[in-house]
Amino acid sequence: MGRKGKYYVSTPIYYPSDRLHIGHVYTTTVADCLARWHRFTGDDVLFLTGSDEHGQKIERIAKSRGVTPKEYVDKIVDSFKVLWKRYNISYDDFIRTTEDRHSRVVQEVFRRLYEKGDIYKDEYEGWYCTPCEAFWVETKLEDGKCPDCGRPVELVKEESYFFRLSNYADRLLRHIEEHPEFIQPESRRNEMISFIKSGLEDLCVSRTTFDWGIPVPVDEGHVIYVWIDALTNYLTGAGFLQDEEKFAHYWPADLHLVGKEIVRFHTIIWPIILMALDLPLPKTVFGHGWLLMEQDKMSKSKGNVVDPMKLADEFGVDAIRYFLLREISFGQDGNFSRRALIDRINADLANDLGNLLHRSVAMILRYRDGIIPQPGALTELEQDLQQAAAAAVAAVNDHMEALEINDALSAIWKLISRANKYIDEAEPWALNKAGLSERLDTVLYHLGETLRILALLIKSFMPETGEKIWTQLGIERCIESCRYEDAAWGGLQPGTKVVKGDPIFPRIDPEVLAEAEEASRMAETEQQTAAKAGEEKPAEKLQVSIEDFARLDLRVAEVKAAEPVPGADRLLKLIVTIGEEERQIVAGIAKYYTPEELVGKRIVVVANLKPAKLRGVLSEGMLLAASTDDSLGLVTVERELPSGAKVK
Ligand code: ME8
Repeated sequence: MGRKGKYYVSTPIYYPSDRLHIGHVYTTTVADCLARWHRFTGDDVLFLTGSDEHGQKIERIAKSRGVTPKEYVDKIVDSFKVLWKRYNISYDDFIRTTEDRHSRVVQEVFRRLYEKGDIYKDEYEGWYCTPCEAFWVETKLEDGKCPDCGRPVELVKEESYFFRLSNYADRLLRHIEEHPEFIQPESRRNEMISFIKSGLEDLCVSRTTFDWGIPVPVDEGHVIYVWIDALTNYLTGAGFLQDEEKFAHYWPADLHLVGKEIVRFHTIIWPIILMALDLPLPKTVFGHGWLLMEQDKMSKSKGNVVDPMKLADEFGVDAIRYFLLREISFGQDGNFSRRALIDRINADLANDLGNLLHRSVAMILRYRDGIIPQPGALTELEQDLQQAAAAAVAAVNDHMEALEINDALSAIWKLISRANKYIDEAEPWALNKAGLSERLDTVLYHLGETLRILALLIKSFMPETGEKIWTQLGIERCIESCRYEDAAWGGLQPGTKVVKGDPIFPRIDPEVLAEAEEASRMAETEQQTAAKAGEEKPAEKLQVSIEDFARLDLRVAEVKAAEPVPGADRLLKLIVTIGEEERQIVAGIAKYYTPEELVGKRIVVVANLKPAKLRGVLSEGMLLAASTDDSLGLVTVERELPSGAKVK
């Protein structure tokens, strides 16, 4: 167990060639969850992420936009930081490869390898894949294309520096064989072993055909190959050649977390650089699977990327964090789908966790004026619940040590189910009715205490949710100051006053969501059109031109009739007139308006929305309304204007 030791975890440093998508959020959320968990267990954590800013690809994009590479990356890197803030990513350091502290380290690493004779100068001819920044010999190409991404490669011929990977192949193989934890999961370890056994070519580690990189210290006309530059970030971030005490404390890294496509760089090139520098190797490189969209890899060019900022607006950050950590089997590919996300939110978060909290706090408020009572004698039920809590704490710890993130969450949810079942078995309402006061005290205490332990276990996965549970329990001590030991049974003080709160995860009605989706699809089309037209998307909110806005046909409409939609308790079916034309519109407003109230109202509708079916009922437009979490009001016009009047 790494308890009270140190823990150094890293994500890949991402290319600021474009905005990040949900795939990048996946890796970073897993790393964040591990970092938070290790801090909780008392480890001294260094969690490093950052941006990989050099290379031909960035240079080309910047040029096509008419800005310098630095101007281009500065803007995108800002958007990375905004995204990480939004997702509560608790990194300790963010490294940019354009920083001085980094280029000094990269140049020194290059110089040492050169002086040792591991890097030499020669003539190079080979195939280069710019999107992957990878070199290939002809025999490794597939149909003449990059074997990693399938895109075209370019023939490059230049004088270059080479790194003798082959010198270290045997040592590396021995290390991999003697350290089964070094490459995980096992399938990737086997792939790498066969790759090394098939023979390692010396690696070209400099380029002369572009400038956007760190100069080779012994030959300024060359820039250092971007992967040497990028991998070295893990040394810079740990203080190498800057703060030797820090470096001695944190190095070697405990975990480099990466996507499966860059395992090769991290388990062949990177350890060989370290061997050549006489530095210890990282303990583990874990290559996780890909997040797919309908079984296909996400990519900007395919237009199937999922924007994490929009998702967070729509569902909340913790719901997305939970989905990523729970749904995707860590190590394997997983599918991202809105339907699966909504199912998880409704079943696991709103139903299991949300209800447990809501019911427990409501009963403590109702039966004991919100004061956590002193527990009395225990029955088998309580003993069983206490055991389940202790088992959950131990299981989460074991799973996190073994990098079994989904299993850790399953263990937490097992305790949630146990506690929900405990309510049904202990029947607090019946105890209250029968006047069994001491027994009721015991049950209410046990619910409060189980929730306290759950908050501590959950906070590494869903930091905001941990806080919210804590706040509703009314515990004064800051949750962030709590450690693993505090998850032992009995920490909740009788006399603590719980606080009524909103449901932490409101249920999502898939039907109402369908309406929102239609609107967001439309917005996306607008956004793509704007992007195609070469316009820049600003960091946080899309700005639209007046022409974009004019594409919406907003009209005053008069409600002629309204009725519920059978079997959909949030939906109403309205018949409206827009001028002479009659339309049917289905809207998720049944919670806020009765059909009678609506008839005769003049509202505003999007008249040119593509028709859609909601619960099988045709909807030929969308009405406008302002809403908060618990209230909604229709948009109306201030003066008596005729139906059909244009809103602009
Ligand atoms: O490769 N599913 O940067 P990058 C899961 N700069 N993870 C995904 C993903 C998906 N669909 N798409 C991206 C680079 N990722 C180099 C790294 S490190 C010294 C240099 C995640 O911006 C995953 O972690 O292309 C993957 O390895 C990484 O983003 C690639 O990010």
